[in-house]
Amino acid sequence: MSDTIFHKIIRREIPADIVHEDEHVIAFRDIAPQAPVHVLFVPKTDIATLNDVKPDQAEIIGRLAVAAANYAKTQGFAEDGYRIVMNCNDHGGQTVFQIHLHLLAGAQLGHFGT
Ligand code: IU
Repeated sequence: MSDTIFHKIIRREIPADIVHEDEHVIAFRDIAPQAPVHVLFVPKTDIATLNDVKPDQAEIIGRLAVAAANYAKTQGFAEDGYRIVMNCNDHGGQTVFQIHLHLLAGAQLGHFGT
C-alpha cells in the first residue's frame, strides 16, 4: 500500500473525523473546509490520480460518487444540492496523491466559468 496521509487515515495510524466507511470507501471531514460541509471520499484501493484509474477499476469512481450522494441524502442536504470535485495533478490543484472526491455543501457555491 502507498503511504500518503490518506493511507495512514485508512490504516487508523492518524486520526480523522470519519463520517462513513464501507468495504471500498472511507469518508472523513476535510481539515481545511472550503464550505460548511466538506467531506473527502477516498477509495481503499491504491490509486494516485484519476489518470491512473485502470478500466477494471472504473467502478470505484461510481462508488465514491454514490457514497457522497448517500451521505448528502442521510444528512438532509441532497435536495438543496452540493458539488463534487476531483482534482488531478498540478494544474488541478491535487496535493494528496491518493484519489479522493471532495463533497462541498451547506451554502450557495460560486459558479464556474461565469
Ligand atoms: P487535493 O484535491 O489533493 O488538493 O485535496 C487534498 C485535501 O486534503 C485538502 O482539501 C486538504 O485540506 C485535505 N487534507 C485533510 O483533510 N487532512 C490532511 O491531513 C491533509 C489534507 I495533509
